[in-house]
Amino acid sequence: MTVQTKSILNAIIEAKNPLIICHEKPDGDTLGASLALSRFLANTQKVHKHFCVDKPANYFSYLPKIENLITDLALLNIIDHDLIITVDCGAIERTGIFEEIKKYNITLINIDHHQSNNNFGHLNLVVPQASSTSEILYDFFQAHQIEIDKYMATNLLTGIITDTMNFTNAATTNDSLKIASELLNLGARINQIISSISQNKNIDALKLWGKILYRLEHNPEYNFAFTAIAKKDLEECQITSPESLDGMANFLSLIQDVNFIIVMTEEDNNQIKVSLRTVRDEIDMAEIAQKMGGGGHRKAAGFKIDITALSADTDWKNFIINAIITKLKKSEV
Ligand SMILES: [Mn+2]
Repeated sequence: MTVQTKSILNAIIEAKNPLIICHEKPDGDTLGASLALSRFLANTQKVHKHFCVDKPANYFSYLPKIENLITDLALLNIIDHDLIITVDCGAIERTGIFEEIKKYNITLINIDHHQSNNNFGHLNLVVPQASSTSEILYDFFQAHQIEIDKYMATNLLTGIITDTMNFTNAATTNDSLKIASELLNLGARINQIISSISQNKNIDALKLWGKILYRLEHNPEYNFAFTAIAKKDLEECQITSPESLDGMANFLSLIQDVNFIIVMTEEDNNQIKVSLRTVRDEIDMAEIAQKMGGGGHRKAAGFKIDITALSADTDWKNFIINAIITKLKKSEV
């Protein structure tokens, strides 16, 4: 931990009413890390608020004190706060309320591990080599002799487990395993985490997964696999919660010998969400995503595409695949 973490701790201690913000479409890391930080503030009797622009998936309800998370912007009065702390946001826009934040000149602390983070805070704790923002906060608490109670431990371990995909992806390091072990010593409930995060699908959801898996195709020229999910697939499987699809793109990483995979998901208002995943070090998904107007990490990236202009008889799946292939062709010359 560098000297700057001391000034971050001081800013937090001196603030009268900090606001902690998660990223939109919250995952286990932004929730776990921010809940641990919120718990630290609560343990020091500090008035504060904790906000996320989107509601977390139901399977996160086991996270200690998640009931205190505010997800309604109307319940927030940003001007009341003298400090904002963004947690796991690779860019300030990921807060989902950048337009609101920029109206006021409130001191901003940026705690994150995304490679692409441009240090948008007044104070920045950005550690790209960390597996997760939860790991960064663990080190931060340790460095300043801040007690990690069992609730903070469960929250922090959730972030490490979800960002390492159960200790299987490239973010899994000596440090992340060591810290996970120390969090277990501190009372983290690993069985509850694993069952909530990894065993949360019902039979209807798996039937939907079956449909999507059956539809997998392979492009031999560029050696990628792809599949698509239409809104009517969810209706046919009587699925009302989109979280039934959570984990699909990561699950497909188990396909052997392809360069990358593409999962296209139809959302409301003619928007298609396109997720790109690879396990290969030499392939940069973020580069392809950026060419399509999106962004992300090297191994996991994505973009959105509006299909309103397509005629009804055009297959949007082929349209998107062709658009991606066109970009791949261009990058070859
Ligand atoms: Mn993260």
